[in-house]
Amino acid sequence: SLAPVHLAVDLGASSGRVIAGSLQNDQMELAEVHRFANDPVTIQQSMHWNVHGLWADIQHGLRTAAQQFNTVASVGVDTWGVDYVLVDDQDQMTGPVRHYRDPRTRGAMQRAWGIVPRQEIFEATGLQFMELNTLYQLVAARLDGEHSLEIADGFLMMGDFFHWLMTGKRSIEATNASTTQLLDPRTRQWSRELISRFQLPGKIFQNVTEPGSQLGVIQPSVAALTGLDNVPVIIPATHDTASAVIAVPVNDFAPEKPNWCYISSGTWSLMGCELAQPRINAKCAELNFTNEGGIQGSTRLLKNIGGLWIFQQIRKSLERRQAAESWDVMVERALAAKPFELLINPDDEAFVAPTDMVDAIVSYAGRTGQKAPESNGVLYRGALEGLALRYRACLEMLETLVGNRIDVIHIVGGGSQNELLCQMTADACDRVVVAGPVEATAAGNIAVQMMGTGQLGSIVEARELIRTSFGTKQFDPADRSAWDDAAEKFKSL
Ligand code: LFR
Repeated sequence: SLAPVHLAVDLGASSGRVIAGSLQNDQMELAEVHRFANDPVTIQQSMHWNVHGLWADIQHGLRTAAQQFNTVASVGVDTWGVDYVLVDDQDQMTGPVRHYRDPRTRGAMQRAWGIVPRQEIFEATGLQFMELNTLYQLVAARLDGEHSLEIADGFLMMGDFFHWLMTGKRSIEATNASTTQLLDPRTRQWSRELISRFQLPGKIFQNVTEPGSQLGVIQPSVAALTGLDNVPVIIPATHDTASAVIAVPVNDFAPEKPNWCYISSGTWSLMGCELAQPRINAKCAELNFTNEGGIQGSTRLLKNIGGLWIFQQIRKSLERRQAAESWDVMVERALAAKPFELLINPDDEAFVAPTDMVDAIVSYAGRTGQKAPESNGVLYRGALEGLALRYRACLEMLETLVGNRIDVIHIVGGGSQNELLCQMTADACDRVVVAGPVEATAAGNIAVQMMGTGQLGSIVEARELIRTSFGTKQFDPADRSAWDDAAEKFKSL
């Protein structure tokens, strides 16, 4: 077709894609151009991202798109949060790129609080405390004297890094910078005070840019390899979760009294509300919610929940035992298994980066006074029910934080395809669940590119386009009583 396409490079923690998006008869149409694995690489005792492999795959995807489509109007990258690349003054990377599950951050929060008290960090940033946050990675690097930090001249988040490879230009985009725990959410610029109190090199943190503008064009060396000569790079909301939230199919934006919340469902489940202002108060700190940056100055008040990670990792560990089953079979067996045989809190530390997930669950069952799972079905079901129970607890906290009832839960992203989980969520939370779009992150990325080129006017307009372009499915709550008992037991885990 002749309509210009926008290319979204969407990198998740387990796979990446290049997706082409265009307007066809007033609908947003998405086509997957290239999909590739994103597997961590262990070097000595550390976990790294294979950024060279990712870049090769991205270029492969761009080249395929250039061959497939007549006009490529723009390109933009979104990725997972918190991880970063350091570059020197000769435009070289200063070292390998760590994975947020790398063990060097174990205990780093406590070390950091010894320098700046927890409460002061929260007041400055409004962010939830997670060991994987950039701040604790940098504190570990600083205290351990990592050379790559000492010789750094520039700090880039993952999306910024790939934009830099494409254009040769350095930038720091606001939504992903907001996941570092070094950004002041009121000004959406770095907290220079925190940076200096942690004795981090201030010069590497350049001013933060809001999404929606053009960074530059594909530089000649990359154009020669991809065929994308002079194509603009438009900075989307480079944090994947921020892009996904843009694609929630509602008809308002950052409402005063939110009556909907979202769950961006993938490796993680990010559950929260979109607000006009950050909520930095004692309650938010106590419940460990985060005020991450959304599009156009909005706030994503949300909580990280351990997501489908456990479900995915059960499969990995069964694969090692040559006993893996397909995703569909896993869901079927979960459906057939007896409810609440095994309660799993997806946010238990034991599940962050175990060598073997099934072993971790078996020992967790023992530790929490539960029977060892007797079948794969029990394992699968436990992983899904645990999520639904966490959603229920999280919804309650969200309602306290925003001060009103939330009527509808929007599940977007890959996990919205799991109908069993959607129905469990509706039942456990006693709320209507609207599932879809599946490709929320890519759709949100492309919507911002379309705003950048003037094809779309506003977020409300973008959401209307997304709502009419992609199907959603509604799940009504039923059968709450069984979940009430389980929720009580869950609390005591
Ligand atoms: C989801 C996500 C989350 C972030 C986690 C780690 O893909 O971006 O929002 O907390 O990954 O970066």
